[in-house]
Amino acid sequence: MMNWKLEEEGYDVDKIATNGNKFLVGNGYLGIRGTLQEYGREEFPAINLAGIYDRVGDAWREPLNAPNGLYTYIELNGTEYRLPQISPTNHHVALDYRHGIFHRETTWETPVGKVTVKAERFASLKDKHLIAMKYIVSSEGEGVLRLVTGIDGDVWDINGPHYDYILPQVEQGILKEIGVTHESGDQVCVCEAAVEDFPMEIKISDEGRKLLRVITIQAKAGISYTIYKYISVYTSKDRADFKELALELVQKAQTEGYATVKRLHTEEWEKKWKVSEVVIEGDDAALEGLNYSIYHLHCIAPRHTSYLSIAARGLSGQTYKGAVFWDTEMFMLDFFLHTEPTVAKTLLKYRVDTLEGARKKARSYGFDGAFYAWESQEGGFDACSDYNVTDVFTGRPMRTYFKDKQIHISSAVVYGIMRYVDYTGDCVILSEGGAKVILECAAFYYDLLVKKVHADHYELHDVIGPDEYHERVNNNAYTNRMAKYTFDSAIRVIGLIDKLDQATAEKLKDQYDLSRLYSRYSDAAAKLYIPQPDEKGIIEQFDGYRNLEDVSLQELRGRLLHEKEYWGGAYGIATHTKIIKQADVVTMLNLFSSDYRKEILLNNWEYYEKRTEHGSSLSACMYAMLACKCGMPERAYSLFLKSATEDIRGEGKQWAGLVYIGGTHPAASGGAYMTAVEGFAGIHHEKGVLTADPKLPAHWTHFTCKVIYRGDLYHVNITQDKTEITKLGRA
Ligand code: IFM
Repeated sequence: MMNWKLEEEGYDVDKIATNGNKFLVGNGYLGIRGTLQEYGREEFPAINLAGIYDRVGDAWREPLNAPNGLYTYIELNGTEYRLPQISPTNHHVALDYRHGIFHRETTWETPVGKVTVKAERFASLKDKHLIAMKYIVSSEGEGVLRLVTGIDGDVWDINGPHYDYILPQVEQGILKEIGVTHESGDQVCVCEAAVEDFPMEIKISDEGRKLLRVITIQAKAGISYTIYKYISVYTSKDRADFKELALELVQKAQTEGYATVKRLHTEEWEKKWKVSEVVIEGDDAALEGLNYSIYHLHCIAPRHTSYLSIAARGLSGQTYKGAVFWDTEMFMLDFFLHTEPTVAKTLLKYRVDTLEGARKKARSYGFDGAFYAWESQEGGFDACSDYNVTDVFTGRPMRTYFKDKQIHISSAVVYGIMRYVDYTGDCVILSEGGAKVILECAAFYYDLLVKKVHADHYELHDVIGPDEYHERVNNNAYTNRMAKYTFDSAIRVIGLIDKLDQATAEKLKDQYDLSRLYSRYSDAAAKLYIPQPDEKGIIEQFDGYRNLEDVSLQELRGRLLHEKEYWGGAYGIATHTKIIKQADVVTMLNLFSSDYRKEILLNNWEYYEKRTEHGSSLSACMYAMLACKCGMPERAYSLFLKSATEDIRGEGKQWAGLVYIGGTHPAASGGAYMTAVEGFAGIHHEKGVLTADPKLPAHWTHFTCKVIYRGDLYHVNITQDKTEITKLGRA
């Protein structure tokens, strides 16, 4: 039985950053790090916003953190009791991940006895702009209790400060801070209403960045004092009347009251679990890890828009610049396809909408077509810097080529669109711009083809595959195969052209010489060199890989001179060896397993797994899924668990060189979901029929889940001896 609770006893300063990720709550519009109410910027609190960015000087452009309307601390008889400054006698935090509610309870010893703070908060799933908090203080002794609460505009930023100025205002008893951004003058408006009848004064501190209420109470022994706070967040990108809306929202919440706001929020969560909960009997660790992963995917789903995607670190902060990577299409998309196809479509619409950015990027390198941003922000702007890693020895930025050479990103976009079309059976996305995206991505790869004078095949040179440690290689098997997939998809789209809406079909026919493209892409698909298994059945990851030093992971680790040293690039310790960062050939085999004999899948799994650092959270699930396809669920299991518990364990890499890369890992969460549902349960579709070919680990006695397929909701029920799929009706 699962209790849907993640808990931690005791206070540990070293866990401030990881707990911020682990105990996150969110609703797709914003994510609130699992930090404590009294934390200031040094402890990385953040109300991280989706899809709004800012850049200061030459530093990296990154998403905004809203002024922190949760900010609260207490003072008893003149002493502030707050963490981490004053050690507590007891401290407990918990996340109810069925309903996205964060709890904390902390007790400090004071000269008049113990004082305890209990609080809970959530980012409303009912109204994406609303946050609510209940905060209770009780003291064993009498004294003057001051509860200081309000909005802290002195927010944590990695490359800030992003607000050139903050406008503090008080309107009808409601506190309001408006932060005005540096780059484009966007505004973020936070309103805060605190409900209680105690005497209070309002003060502004920190050069206008903190707007606070100081509530003074003559505390009586053993009595609890409670305040309820409602916080709204709107930005100038949402609506022209965002400030009025922000004010009205907290007023409405005040009128409804905390119990109602909380009930509406939890009801929304229950609706989500009705479709997406996965039940595993016989394995509580898997059950909890998997549903916790699903929780994180719900927290970051951009349900409130039709134009946003999901950042690689979700809404856990500014790491990786809040940018969208291939993680979304290749690792997260399937969860939404199976449980909330409208969100899946939104993720892909983001790529359609950013096609112009991708075309611009291709042109900037002198290529045709669409070269999608490696780290995509709004408009498809590539936020990836030329120097994405800092050398720990010299402190100097290192030239990396992720942005320039990870050309496989465009094929991930194509893969996402075609997967959506095939799974949902809905081609409308092709009419809505998807077809054009695919044609433009094919044009990009076509322009990159290399043909040696006497050869009769094409190659792709100077690329970086998923294994980022080996830069600028030729004929990366994954990249070449995905480019072929793109050509095949373009050919399919051309074949489907008359099935698209008439206006789109006409427009595409006017814009492109489709019969010429058909023959070009057919030729390219047929002649693009795809590295084949050698005499031992091994597919070489890229030209020359087999000549690299074959060293064990353990030995390579022994060569590190610094724990944060970067393993790849020009001088990395892995660069001249066969050790790879993450699944590469195995990712390709997982996607195209039906092209290969099982023996080939197995040989490559064995060969590459021992040479893989799993230095990216994207790696383990690809090995797990291929292990399932090879009929090895027991070997898949630990890799699955690694993905499912990535953010519970919080042990993932926090640094790439000197760059902080901590945060949540939604790609691992999505990978855990895919492994459970498509790998262990073997759920897939064949000729329009949903089917399952399970390979449950031996200790899983029962597996059930629901999936949406082509508009219908199905219940899948699997034990070690039987599999049942029941259609429940329209989703
Ligand atoms: O997209 C990944 C990449 O494959 C490995 N480094 C981290 C990125 C973001 O998750």
